[in-house]
Amino acid sequence: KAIADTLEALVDAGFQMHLFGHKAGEILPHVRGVKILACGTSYYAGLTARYWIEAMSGLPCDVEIASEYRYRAACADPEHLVVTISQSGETLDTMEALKYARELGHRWALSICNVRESAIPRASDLVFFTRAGAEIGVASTKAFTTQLVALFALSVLLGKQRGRIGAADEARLIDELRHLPGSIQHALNLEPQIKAWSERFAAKNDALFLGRGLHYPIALEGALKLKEISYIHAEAYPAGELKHGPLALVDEKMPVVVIAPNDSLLEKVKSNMQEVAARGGELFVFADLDSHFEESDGVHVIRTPRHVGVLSPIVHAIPVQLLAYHVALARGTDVDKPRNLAKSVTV
Ligand code: F1P
Repeated sequence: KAIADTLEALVDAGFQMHLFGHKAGEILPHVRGVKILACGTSYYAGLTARYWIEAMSGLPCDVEIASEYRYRAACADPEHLVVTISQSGETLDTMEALKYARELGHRWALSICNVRESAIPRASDLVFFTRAGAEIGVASTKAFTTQLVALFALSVLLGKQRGRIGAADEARLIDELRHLPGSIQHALNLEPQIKAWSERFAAKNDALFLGRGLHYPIALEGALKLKEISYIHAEAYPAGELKHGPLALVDEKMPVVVIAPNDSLLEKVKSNMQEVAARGGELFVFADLDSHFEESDGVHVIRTPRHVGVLSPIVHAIPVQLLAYHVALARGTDVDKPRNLAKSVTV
């Protein structure tokens, strides 16, 4: 529902500049690059968006952890659009990072936020309000997927501006967006299978998440959610990094979750999975319906119903969030109020 609500304006109007506020027409045509600033789950939305922005618009895009950015003498290009992403719109680190970017000379700021009347959109020139509804839990979930929708719209718009996305591409992308709520529903329907997996995770102390390309940030999101709400130590790596260190952690006690959609990186992901299997690691694979994977001893597969092209990360975010949710339930932790965490980090 959150995605459908956020999409409503988009699908009706197409990718129009006014989606980002009345000043968008004055600002977006002059943008020469993008700098994304955010914390936590919102930062992972930014990491996903980098793939879209660079591929669709050809503009350079960097993504910074907002809580670190202001502590270094960063270089600023005034014509690089600062994009802050924050569910609450009140995260102090993100707000301070925005102020710092302004001090360094960045001319324009866009806020992607779920809460009207919050500090970060007020301090920005352009705004996109996601419609994730009230996020009741401390850990962001719906906010993440709706932020991705907003960032996807921004990427298409920048691509149109720069003449890289024509009318036919735009129509195809709108069509992909139209199918998104249905694909999300299919992903939600995987819940019984995910619940069955969660019982195996509940007794573990650690977990490793792997993904490549567009799906590496989804691995990060899966690991963060598991940490936040079930208190299991979890790490995420781009699968190609395995041999540069994390492989040393893999043994028969280590569950390894792999985000493995049927994209151009699948063969590489499969060879990373073999590296894990050879060390006795237990694999839990989120694959597409049409990927060729055999279940075997130590290799469990859940198939997401449909591959939706470049929107695939949005669909794959759902099962990793559901996995964390069910592991937390199985361990009896409070999914809405994790220990030590606050909904808005304003200190
Ligand atoms: C950022 C964030 C969330 C996380 C938790 C603490 O919040 O790190 O991603 O799940 O709620 O704060 P925000 O800036 O997106 O509101």
